Amino acid sequence: MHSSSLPRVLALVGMLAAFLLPATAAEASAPLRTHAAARGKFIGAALATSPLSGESSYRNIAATEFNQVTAENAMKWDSTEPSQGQFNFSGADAIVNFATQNSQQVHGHTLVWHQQTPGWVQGLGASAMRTAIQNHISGVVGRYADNPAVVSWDVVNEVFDDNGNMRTSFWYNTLGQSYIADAFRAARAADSNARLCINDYNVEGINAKSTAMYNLVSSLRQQGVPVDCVGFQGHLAIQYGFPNDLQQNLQRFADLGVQVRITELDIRMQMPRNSSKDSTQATYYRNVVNACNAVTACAGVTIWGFTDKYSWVPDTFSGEGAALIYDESYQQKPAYTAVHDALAGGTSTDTTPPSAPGTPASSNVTSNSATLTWAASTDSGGSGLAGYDVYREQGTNDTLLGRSTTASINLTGLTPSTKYQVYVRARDGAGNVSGNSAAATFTTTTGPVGGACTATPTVQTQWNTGYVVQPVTVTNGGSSAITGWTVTFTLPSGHTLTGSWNAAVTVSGQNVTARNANYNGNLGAGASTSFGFQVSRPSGDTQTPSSYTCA
Ligand code: 9MR
Repeated sequence: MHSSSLPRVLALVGMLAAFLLPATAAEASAPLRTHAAARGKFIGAALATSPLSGESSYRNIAATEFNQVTAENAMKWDSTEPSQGQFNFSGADAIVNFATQNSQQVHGHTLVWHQQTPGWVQGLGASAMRTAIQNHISGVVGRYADNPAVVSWDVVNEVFDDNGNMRTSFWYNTLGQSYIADAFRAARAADSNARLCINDYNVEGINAKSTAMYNLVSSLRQQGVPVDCVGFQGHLAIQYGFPNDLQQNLQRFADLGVQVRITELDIRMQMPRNSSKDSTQATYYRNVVNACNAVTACAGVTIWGFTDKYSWVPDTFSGEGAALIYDESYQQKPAYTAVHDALAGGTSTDTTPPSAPGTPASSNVTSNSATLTWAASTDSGGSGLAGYDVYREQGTNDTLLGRSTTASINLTGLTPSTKYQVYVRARDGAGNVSGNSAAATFTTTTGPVGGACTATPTVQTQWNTGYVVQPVTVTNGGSSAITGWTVTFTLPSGHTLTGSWNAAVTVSGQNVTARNANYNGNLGAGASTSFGFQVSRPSGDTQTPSSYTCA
């Protein structure tokens, strides 16, 4: 063969192969980061310094699979400033250098947290503590301000307690809430380009804590505090169910104008592992990545480690573990495939929809809630069943009543004395949607006896062009429990609702209807809950809403 014809033959063979093989064959086996990058997202892992320096398997996977890294511990205060003014960046630098060598972005974690902060900080008085925060942030953020790998920071971490109140940490007890804004301003001063985040756990779904976070971020930004991003940690467990409103929750934060990200994803299980738990875990991982894919402002997903060999979970939750996407021997688990396929999504070869679900059967029907259960769908296309969507049949515009990852759903916030015709569709991991199940009907019972439920509003703050009504306290004054409530009120003319929390709110003209969210509808006799909302109004108008009713 003539020497110059060999490359041509090889090129032809290549073209032929490209033609004969499915277009996605090469890409399908590509590492996670390739697929994430193709979507403009990151897929990341938290890294621990010791295996990073000591184990080549750990290093190789960390380098090849991820395009983003977070230091699991090395950038925390006890590592970077163990004694006052004595900075130590050895661990932090090791991770930043690794990321630089492997073209990965680094998320700095974390500047102000109530854990892993040395005793010398915790004992300071207010003024000295304020100075310590300034110096720490300028020292740590300042060190990497000119380093292109380090692009973002968790400025404050876990400032809420589990009920959504401010955590009474030593920060809060010494400085009040002001430390949060101060920390963000100090971080901006130290690096004008870095993306500055607030990060927390149990805020993945729409609940009291995530709503407290939403209100805080909204109010900080209104005050000009540089909060650019919200981190949803994502420490999930298969035995506690999946937060089906994750995507909706990410979107409501995105609508505030912030970037959102999943920062510490792990999905634990009760040990021992088995294939059924692995498969549920894989579905959860897939759902998280799909939620981020579906929200434009979601920058990416960081997994809190990658191998079960190194995970905080077994040390913290007795009897639980196996929360990551590689096992203890660095073998990929079904969760890896799920993350991979969700990232590869658009290029998936699965075009086979799941089978249609069985006809839903209703039970536990009350005035505003009902349980539906149906025979599960099966999915043979390879990407796996991702979940179900439950619709109300309403002529041309059917409405989505809810989503579930299991073959059952508890619908809440329904209207009393109303006939519902419903059907279910299944989705798979590649986004294929099944045919509709057969429809079923049920009718909600009449509502609670009039007068049992009351709504009492409090105008929390008002300014020239708007106000916040919070809490609107909803009380079940009756003698038996209710499973839902509906509050109505009237907005003065020219007033516009701009936000609400802890209720499902619809507006028609000036009439507002607020129904319980899926977590605060159950009120025992005498029990109360609350929701809130925000309104803009014409300058100079001092009116607030009137005619509150509750049923
Ligand atoms: O994974 C981290 C573990 O190695 C540390 O011992 C622990 C100390 O509190 O922190 C773990 O990481 C936490 C993260 O920094 C903040 N969110 C919760 C994480 C799990 O506890």
